[in-house]
Parts: sequence; structure tokens; C-alpha cells
Amino acid sequence: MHSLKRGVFISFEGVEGSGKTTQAEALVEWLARSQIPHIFVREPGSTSVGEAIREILLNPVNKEMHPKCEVLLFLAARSQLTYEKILGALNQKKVVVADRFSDSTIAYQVYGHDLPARMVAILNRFATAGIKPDLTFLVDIDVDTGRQRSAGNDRMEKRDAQYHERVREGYLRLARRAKKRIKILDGSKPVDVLSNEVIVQVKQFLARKGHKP
Ligand code: Z5A
Repeated sequence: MHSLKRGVFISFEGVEGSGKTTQAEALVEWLARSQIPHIFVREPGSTSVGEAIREILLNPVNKEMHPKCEVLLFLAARSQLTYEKILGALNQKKVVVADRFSDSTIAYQVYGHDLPARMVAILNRFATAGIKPDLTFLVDIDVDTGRQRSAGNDRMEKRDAQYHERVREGYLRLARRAKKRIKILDGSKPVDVLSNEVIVQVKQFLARKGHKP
């Protein structure tokens, strides 16, 4: 069993169908094979409160949901996940792998819906005790290819292509602003090529944090 000097928080981001879940799962398999203590969470969800909120958020019946209500629900689910699972795992020096975290809210609600960035940042800090990922993989793909890959049936996926273009552009802007933390992956590459790139980068990252294999 390997031990880390401190917890490490890794998130995966991208537009629908980018392949981020596939890559997050591949990393989790590698962590398990390498006997590195870890947890895997997805957003919104991974707690019973969060999964109930996910159902409300993604249900196409809730078409009338206001963007302010939407952002507060995402943040409510994130807050529960942070306090119920993530903070404890980081304190226990585990690797936390998250399929989406705060960058999703900036991309989808700030860039996608034009909600005020400063207010969302304040609310996000309040919801999460200020934690943020140490390392983020942004799986970038053009919106059309992503939409062809995904089922496209939930309330968020049903939004028009222009909305998803704003989200993609938002992610790319975030990555330009946080080059050290956010690593862009070309989501059009084959799954195995991408998962090798992720594992190489995670190994280097953990080594820099003092982790000895
Ligand atoms: N949302 C938000 O608005 N604000 C927030 O704060 C948060 C979320 C946290 C739920 O997310 C929605 O909530 C999401 C953002 C919003 N809405 N949208 N749109 P989700 O993560 O549950 O849903 P998703 O983003 O739509 O996930 P997805 O469609 O499942 O996409 P994915 O995770 O990027 O892809 P995947 O499941 O890994 O792969 C999709 C398919 O492509 C699958 O058949 C794979 O086998 C295939 N695939 C994967 N990689 C490849 C490669 N490299 N080549 C070819 N085919 C591939």
C-alpha cells in the first residue's frame, strides 16, 4: 500500500460527450492497481442528497427552472459532497478523483448562462470551504462530436448548440487563466492514448508532491 504525504484532489472537466467520465474511470482503475488510496465522486451526485438534487437538475420535466435556481442546486449538491466525502478523504491523505467540480459551474452557469462571475465565485467558496482541485484535466472536444457521442436526453443536454459552444469557450478561457492546474487533453484521440497521457501526468504530479511509488 502506498501512502501520500497529503490528500490530492484531481478533477475531470469537459462538455457533454467529451469522454471525461471514461478518463476519470481509467485513472481510478490505475489508482486501484497501484494500491493508492482514493475515492471517486461525480457531480452532481455521489451522496444521497446530491443524487436527489441531480434528478431534479437533469429531469427534462423541469424546463421552467431559472438559472439562479439551477446554480444554487449545483452548489447545494457540491456542498453536501464536500462536507460528507471530499474533506474527510483529503484529511485521510487519499486521492480524490472528481467527475466535474467548480469549473463546471463557471463554464455552464457563468459562461453558458451569463450569471455574474463574482457572485458565483463567492457562493462556490461558501459551499466548498474554499477547496479547489490541485490538478484538472479538461477533455476538449468540438461540440458536435461530443453531442453525437452523448445520449442528449437530459434537461442540460437538450440546450442548443450555441449554449454548449459558450461552455466550451468558457472552459478554454479558464484553462488559459490557470495553465498550471488545468491540463487540456485532445478528446478526439483514442481512449487508450488519452488514459496513458493522464496516467503519465498524474504520476509526475504525485512524484512532485513527494509520493514514492
Ligand atoms: N453541470 C452544470 O451545468 N454545472 C455544474 O456545476 C455541474 C454540472 C457540476 C451533468 O453532468 C450535467 O450537469 C452536465 C453539466 C451540468 N450537462 N451537460 N450537458 P454529467 O457529467 O453527468 O453529464 P455529461 O457531461 O453530459 O456526461 P456525458 O455525456 O456522460 O459525457 P462524458 O462524461 O464527457 O463522456 P463519457 O461518458 O466518458 O463518454 C461518452 C461516450 O463517448 C461513451 O459512449 C464513450 O464510450 C465514448 N467515448 C469516450 N471517450 C472517447 C474517445 N476518446 N473516443 C471515442 N469515443 C469516446
